[in-house]
Amino acid sequence: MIPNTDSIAVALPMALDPAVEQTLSDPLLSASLWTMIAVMGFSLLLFVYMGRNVTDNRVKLIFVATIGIPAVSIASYLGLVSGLTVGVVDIPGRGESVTLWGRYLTWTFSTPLILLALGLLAGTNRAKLFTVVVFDVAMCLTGLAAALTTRAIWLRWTWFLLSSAFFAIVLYILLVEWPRDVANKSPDVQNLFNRLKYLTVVLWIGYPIVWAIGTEGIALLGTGVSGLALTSWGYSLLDIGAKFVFAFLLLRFLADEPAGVTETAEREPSVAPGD
Ligand code: RET
Repeated sequence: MIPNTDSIAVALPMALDPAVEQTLSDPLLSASLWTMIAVMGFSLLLFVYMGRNVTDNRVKLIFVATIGIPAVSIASYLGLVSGLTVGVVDIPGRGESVTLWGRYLTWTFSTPLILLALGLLAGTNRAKLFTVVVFDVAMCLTGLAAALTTRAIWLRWTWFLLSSAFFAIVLYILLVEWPRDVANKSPDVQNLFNRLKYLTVVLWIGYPIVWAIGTEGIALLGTGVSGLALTSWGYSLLDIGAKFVFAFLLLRFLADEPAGVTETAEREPSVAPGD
């Protein structure tokens, strides 16, 4: 039997949907992505330079987690400009709409790094770190599901609510649990933790707001390419604060290896000599 070559010809070249191509060619939208590749590329080099003299293992761990943030981000934005992680969804009542779904996917990898860095600074324990990362990843994946759901609008918002519930757990750990853990650290560490905590909480709340008023939600920012460009700029500007400013403040402090951070927080049961 001769295979049906028609279907093979359709499947193999994986051409971009014309709507995706048109969206990515828009100067305002494409600037919202390329600017971030430049900002994150610069951050990556700067952060590696800032960490060149770090010797303490605990500080190194926070450095590596933080340097991972722009590294993941570059890949995320490259996926978007390549059209690899951009698609078309048919939203009931609104018709076809382009979605930059790669953002929600890659947050799954970048946001745990932000939380890891902050949790390690606070000197929290493994159980809380694990909890925050699990619910953060759940938040990102259900946010991705919200953006890709086409069966009904109410189902998109149901995913949104589920994701918001997971987000509430992350906020609880940030605002209630970690401040308790950081209380026995030096005043300098506490000050920095507080600044980073507020920066994170305020900016992170901006993401679901952009989702809700942007092209994934009620499209208050406009429909079509202009709405997408504004939505994309919304996320990109939040990213500059939540990733670059966050990481810069943290690493500037850590580069001198302050004593308050180097000591280990996880109290392992000590084994007396001779046991
Ligand atoms: C979504 C939509 C569904 C509801 C909620 C969301 C929250 C997203 C957040 C994203 C943070 C991203 C960051 C990225 C940096 O790399 C998924 C938008 C609650 C909080 C900080």
